[in-house]
Amino acid sequence: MKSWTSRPVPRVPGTMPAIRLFDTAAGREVALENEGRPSMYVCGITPYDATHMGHAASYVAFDLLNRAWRDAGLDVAYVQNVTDVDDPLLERATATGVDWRDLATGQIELFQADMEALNVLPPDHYVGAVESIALIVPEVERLVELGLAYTVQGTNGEPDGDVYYDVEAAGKQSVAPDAWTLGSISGLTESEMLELFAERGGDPGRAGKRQALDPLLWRVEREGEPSWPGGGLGAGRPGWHIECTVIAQKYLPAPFTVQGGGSDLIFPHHEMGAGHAYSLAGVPLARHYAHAGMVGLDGEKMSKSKGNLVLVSKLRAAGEDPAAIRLAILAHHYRSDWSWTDEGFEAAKATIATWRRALGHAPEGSAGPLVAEMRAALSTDLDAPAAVASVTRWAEQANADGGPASPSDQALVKNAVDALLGILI
Ligand code: 5CA
Ligand code: ZN
Repeated sequence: MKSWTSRPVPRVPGTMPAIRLFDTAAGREVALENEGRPSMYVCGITPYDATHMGHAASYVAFDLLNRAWRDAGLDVAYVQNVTDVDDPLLERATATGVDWRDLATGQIELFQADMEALNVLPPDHYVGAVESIALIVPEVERLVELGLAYTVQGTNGEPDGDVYYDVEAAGKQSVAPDAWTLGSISGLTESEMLELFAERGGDPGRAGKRQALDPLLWRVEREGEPSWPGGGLGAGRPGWHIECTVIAQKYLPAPFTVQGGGSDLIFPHHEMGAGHAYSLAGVPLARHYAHAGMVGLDGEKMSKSKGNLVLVSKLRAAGEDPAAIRLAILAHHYRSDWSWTDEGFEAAKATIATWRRALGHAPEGSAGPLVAEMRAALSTDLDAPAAVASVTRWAEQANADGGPASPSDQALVKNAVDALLGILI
């Protein structure tokens, strides 16, 4: 699938210090390895109601990492998927009387236009689930051959043949220190897992499963649902976790550096995806798992199912500056849970105006120390609020001095704010 485009990233003299990132699986901040080509997989949207501020915040978060690596002179390999067939998408299409393909296509276009406006750098590969089905089928077949997946007989009118991953068998396949077992990524207890599994698309009560937490790998054809050839599995469509695993394994090294997404993906999605990958490749899927906090509105998680959405496209259509939307997001640390508010957005607009005015008064010699402060903040678990505070302090001082601008400092601040924070001033 075609990706979006973005403005070229200005080069800023000097370099980013070694990057530290909070790793969910390790439960602490870690130093990222010194790799020639770091690699990242960020879970993409399910395109039925794009792009709300929660989505936007998760992509802006990992865009900070992408930009930090690039600032360190590294060439980043970046992949993102789009879950262009899944239950919620099909349900929305049916409920609104739209063809599911048209719904997905329209929402993907909207998402890409939003990403471009927010200056989120595009992935090298933007990959749909549908276009990956032919790759996924043999991997599910292999899991069955390995004895790590099994088919379930249909009851209550369900057809025979849905394929499930056997989490218990998979957890016993190896005793290597880096082997996956259930809980390796999320660190959750079984009862916590059971609760989240039911909330997030799992089917703990499905009759015939070996374990309540076994996730679906292949759903055989149902009347009225789209399906694709499944070789020995029979016609059907893939489960959600195997989709991301296979796409990541196809386009990125094993293991790749960071898998990212919102914190609602820690379990079961990233947990199960890591399991699938270890079962298939015998090495971990990713070295690190990083998660962005949840964005809410009026104290509730913003979600398509609740309908309490602030859409990037609506704000854009109302003529709002995408740079101000991005700054309103960056005012919060990516790992914190926060709520979108009109006051926060107004404050971001005022801050951008302060920054823009200050460019006209950039003091001689002031840009170098500011860039160093921004880099120090961003290299410490992508601390954008600290970087933003540094720019604001600099701007308030420059405006207070009110002197003529030094052209080189002006250019350096403008370029650094663009390259490191993705904000055009
Ligand atoms: N297609 C899957 C991932 S493979 C999916 O979760 N799609 S999504 O459209 O529901 O979400 C896309 C990304 O936005 C995910 O990383 C998800 O964690 C993140 N996200 C969704 N809602 C919020 C929210 N309220 N706050 C922060 N991030 C969110
Ligand atoms: Zn995913």
